[in-house]
Amino acid sequence: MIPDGTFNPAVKYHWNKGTVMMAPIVIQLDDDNCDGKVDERDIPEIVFSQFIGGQYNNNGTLHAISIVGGELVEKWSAHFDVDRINPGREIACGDIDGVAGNELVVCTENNKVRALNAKGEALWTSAWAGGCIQPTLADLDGDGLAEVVIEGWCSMARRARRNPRCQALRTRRRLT
Ligand SMILES: [Ca+2]
Ligand SMILES: [Ca+2]
Ligand SMILES: [Ca+2]
Ligand SMILES: [Ca+2]
Repeated sequence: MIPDGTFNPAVKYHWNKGTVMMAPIVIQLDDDNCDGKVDERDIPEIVFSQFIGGQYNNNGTLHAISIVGGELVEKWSAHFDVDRINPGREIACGDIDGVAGNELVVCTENNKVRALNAKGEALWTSAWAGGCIQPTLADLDGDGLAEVVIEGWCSMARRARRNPRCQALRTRRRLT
């Protein structure tokens, strides 16, 4: 059947406690039905970064919310004083430690990568500080554990054009 081209979404729920610019993700973070597993039978969380005062590149706060019984429920929020979250960047979620359950990966305002557990608690922060825009998780080498893949800022920052490493990256992109 050919769609008629109309689209009339209706707002069912609205989190109105702050400003968000990135794309929220929907993911399972906890065992709502108490069956010992975190899977599609639980209630998904919506996770996003909030910014304040128009400063969408620094001092972000990560929020996890759910819709439970027709009500919007705040599950947790996470804010860090060091290696603060860049609220304008995208986030990723999946199992990155091989232990059942999902972890979250965010970008920091100083271009590092930060991982959090499903409760919003800090796990690790990368030593790498060369860029982070949209983290992706994938098992690149087939060993059953996901790698965290980061796109650096080489392709975006003008000043990076003078950086030999970035020039090498661009060269490889042209070749492939
Ligand atoms: Ca469950
Ligand atoms: Ca849940
Ligand atoms: Ca895990
Ligand atoms: Ca792997």
